[in-house]
Amino acid sequence: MDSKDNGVDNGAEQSGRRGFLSKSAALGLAGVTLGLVACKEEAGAAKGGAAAPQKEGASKEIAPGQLDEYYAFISAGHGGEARVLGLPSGRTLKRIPVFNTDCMVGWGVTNESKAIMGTKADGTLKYTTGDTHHVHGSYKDGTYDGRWLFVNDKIHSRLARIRMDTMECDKIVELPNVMGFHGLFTDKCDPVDTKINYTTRVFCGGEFHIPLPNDGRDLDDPTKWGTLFSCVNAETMELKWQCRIDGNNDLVATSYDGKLAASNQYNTENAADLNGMMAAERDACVFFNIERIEALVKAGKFTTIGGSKVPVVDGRKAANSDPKTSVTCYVPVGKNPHGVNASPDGKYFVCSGKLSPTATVIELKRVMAWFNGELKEPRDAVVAEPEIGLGPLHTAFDGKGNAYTSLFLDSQCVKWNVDAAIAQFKGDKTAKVIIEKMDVHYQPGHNYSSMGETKEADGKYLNSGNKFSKDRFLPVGPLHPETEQLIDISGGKMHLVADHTAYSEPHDGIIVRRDIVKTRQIYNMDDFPNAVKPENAGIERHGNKVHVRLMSQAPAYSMPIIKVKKGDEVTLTLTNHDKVEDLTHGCALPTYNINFIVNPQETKSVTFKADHAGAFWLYCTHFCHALHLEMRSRFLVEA
Ligand code: CUK
Ligand code: CUA
Ligand code: CA
Repeated sequence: MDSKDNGVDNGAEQSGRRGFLSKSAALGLAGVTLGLVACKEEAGAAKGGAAAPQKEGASKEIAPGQLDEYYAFISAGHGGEARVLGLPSGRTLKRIPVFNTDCMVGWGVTNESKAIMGTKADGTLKYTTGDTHHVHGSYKDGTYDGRWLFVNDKIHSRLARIRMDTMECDKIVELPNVMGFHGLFTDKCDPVDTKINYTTRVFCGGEFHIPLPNDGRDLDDPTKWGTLFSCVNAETMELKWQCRIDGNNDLVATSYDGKLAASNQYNTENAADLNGMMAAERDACVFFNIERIEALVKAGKFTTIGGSKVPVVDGRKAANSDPKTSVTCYVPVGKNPHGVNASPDGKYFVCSGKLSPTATVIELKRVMAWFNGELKEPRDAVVAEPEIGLGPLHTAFDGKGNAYTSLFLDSQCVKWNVDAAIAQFKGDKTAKVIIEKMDVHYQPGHNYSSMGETKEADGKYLNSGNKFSKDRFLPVGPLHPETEQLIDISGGKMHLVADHTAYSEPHDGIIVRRDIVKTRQIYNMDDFPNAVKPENAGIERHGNKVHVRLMSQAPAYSMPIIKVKKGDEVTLTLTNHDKVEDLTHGCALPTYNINFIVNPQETKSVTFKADHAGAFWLYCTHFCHALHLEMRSRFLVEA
């Protein structure tokens, strides 16, 4: 196909795409017909030749001093953090440490952050690595309420919550008997009490099957292993229940009425190797009947696994043969699907095919009909399955009936119409399903649209998170940055607005209207029970335990000299008494590996053993005042 059709660039990405196509051939994809409809866009889209994309970009520029329209909250992949961008500028506004350590804020250094992250008996962190994939917000009335963000850690199966007012992580919970916690989604309503029209649950998909419990049993017989779908209480962050299924969970989506959650399954084969996982012609999207699962839990009809007390409901097929009592419904979808996304009208879930060049549209009303015994087969819940291109992964929506699916192998974003796909499935041969295909650079993973996972999907921007940038940026050694391409989808045609670099490797994100986010600029000192005030500041000693209570106010700490003895166990608590917005101080102690900040009116503490005698300058790391460099105290450790 002709790349000029899209008004964006040249042969370079074509060669890149060919490279990936040959890879796909190795995966047995050769011979899959390209169901492409060429888009008859005039070259340059009437804006004048090859420069058109840049001109479009310029028109969306956010001038110095101007604020962005949207926040984007994105994951960082194996960086373990979450990030905050402004869109459309693409400015990085914040990096929120979650599962990683970060000496800018002292995450993983302070006692408070370690308590959230989890420590071993010796006080060191239980884990120092993380792998974040999915960030989703809490909802009210079908749209973001600006309260929380939730993010997964695939490597250690942890769920973290981030407060949106301070944009800091406040809780982390580890899921028992789960390995590879991948998909995550918040619920939007209670399945029974519709007055609870806000998020109270977070659903977590376990991707890898493991022995249950994973204590050394069944090591040589993976057919006995299993996976769990977990439900966490959003408020307390405690596990509510788990549901054991056949096959695996990949990504997760939830319905707007709170009744259904679903996960796409690429390993319905329950296989333990690559070929086995690709054996079946079709895989599935498993739906969970939340109301029924919770009724079983309430009635005590569950088991537990190993030492975990979390109720586990059986969602496997053998235990769910009667639709009218079944807690799960396995809807067949294209081979090795990736991604399941809810349309903003609340009617459909779309599962991307990945190894099948199709997207499967599942009507939620029909899934509920199956659960009520009114639909014969789960497959009858499928209302469309258009061919959209090679390697479809994730789908975003514009709120106008169109879907945008990332095509990993084709290096494209395909815009297609859901109603047209349904009409075509019913036999309408004139239905125009594919509206436009746009080249992206290159190999897109997740895409997500402005407010696209809410009822307020506004169809303004689409972000294409591309896994490879190749030639788009100056090279920086063997690993290139990734390209986050911002696409304007507000008009009839898609227009590339900007290439933003991304440090490897964001997966998913959400784009949130800025008026929804209400941040807090200054802490309340009394929110910290250990706040240091003039009346309790100073040094307190109990045996070899020493508590140093310190205050900061630009440009000084409250004590010019802090004297302890070698061998003391020192707890240093620091409260920042400055009240001016953005007037943050740092606290670094050389040799002792301590480095953190305190924001206005905030308190943080560290505990360490004073095991090196000598003089150490405790100094401010955060430029706070003309006398910032002079802001230091002598920390003296007597031999
Ligand atoms: S997964 Cu990475 S591109 Cu973890 Cu959401 Cu699809
Ligand atoms: Cu206080 Cu720099
Ligand atoms: Ca499979």
